[in-house]
Amino acid sequence: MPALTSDSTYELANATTAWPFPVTYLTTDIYTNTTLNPIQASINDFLDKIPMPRWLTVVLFVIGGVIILILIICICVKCCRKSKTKKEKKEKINLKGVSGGSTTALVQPDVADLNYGSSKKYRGKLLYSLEYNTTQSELTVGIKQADSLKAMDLGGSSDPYVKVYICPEKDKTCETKVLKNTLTPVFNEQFTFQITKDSLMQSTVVMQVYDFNRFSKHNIIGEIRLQLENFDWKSIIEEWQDLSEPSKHEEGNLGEICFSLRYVPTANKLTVVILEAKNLKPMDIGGSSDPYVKVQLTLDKRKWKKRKTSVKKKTLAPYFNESFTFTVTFEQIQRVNLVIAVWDYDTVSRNDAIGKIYLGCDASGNQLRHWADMLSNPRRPVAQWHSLLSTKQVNSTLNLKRKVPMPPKMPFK
Ligand SMILES: [Ca+2]
Ligand SMILES: [Ca+2]
Repeated sequence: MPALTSDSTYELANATTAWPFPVTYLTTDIYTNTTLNPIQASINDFLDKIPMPRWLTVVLFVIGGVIILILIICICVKCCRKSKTKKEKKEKINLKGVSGGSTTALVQPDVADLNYGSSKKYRGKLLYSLEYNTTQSELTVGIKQADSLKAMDLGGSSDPYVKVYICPEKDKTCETKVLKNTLTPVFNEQFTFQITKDSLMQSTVVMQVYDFNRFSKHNIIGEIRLQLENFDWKSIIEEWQDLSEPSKHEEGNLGEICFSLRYVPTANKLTVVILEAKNLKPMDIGGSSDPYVKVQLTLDKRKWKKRKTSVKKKTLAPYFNESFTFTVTFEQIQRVNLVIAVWDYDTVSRNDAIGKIYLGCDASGNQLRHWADMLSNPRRPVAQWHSLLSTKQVNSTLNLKRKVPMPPKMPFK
């Protein structure tokens, strides 16, 4: 490149012939810039070395740049289209699932759908009656009949019975008889509860319809909860009401226990196997319990014999599988009650009772059924689940007297 300052006329003349752009551009760029940028200088140097007019080089560069730009735009557009079609395909599959057209929707229904279905499913209806006798402070609950009950068994039927109790006291739980294989049971049973008018106004009567199962846990079909303050007690109330979904966790729920009973009359042996418990009420600060089970026999309403299981630490669903055998003659078994109590073990303070249940000739409902099943199936173990009742309720019903006095030791025995 020639020196920039030596001969400006020559340079200008030269520039106008080789450079078709306005001269002013060149003058401002090249000639007024006394301290030339080294990069610009090297570019100029490079352009001068190309054996063709500068304008042609620039045009070629511009065309090349435009072609590269067009190529980049084309690639970008193609990529965008690809991802869009992928997204559309995905959306199509999802829509198919929602409409239930695809097999995945049929095989694996959504969890929310399951809940929706179960809560909306019709459970049946119950005809009940309520009557309050002010002078005797007595509430009579009549369980008349049920209709269109939900089938709970594989055969498309149920074995319904109804549990009745008053909340929040829950001092007494009553049960109707079990009617086998029917969805339209007629019970016509009445239960009475001692309750003052004041507590009546703050209480709720709960009627729960269950399906009885001989070898598994009884399933709840549905329930009715009535706030007793809402009634006019001047006359007898009798009405049909649809069963609703049972409330998930009721205050006062103490838990359930499963055990088997076996009586061998020829050997005078009663065997109780404490199998397991679940949903036990937490008794400790950490929200757990340390459960163990006391197995007690009473004879003629007196404490007689007792045993207990090991303690299972920090669990609300303990598995015991512990067996206890008592000698009970056939004559005695008619006068015996079996009391099963679940306790929480505490190292520092006194152990707390979680809940209790009793079976035997004085029992009723589910407990009496289990006891009767054992007696009618000698030598065969019969297992069943039971809901625990409050210790207060069981103690007041059992009303146990002192321990059975031990027979005087015979010198010849
Ligand atoms: Ca059943
Ligand atoms: Ca404890």
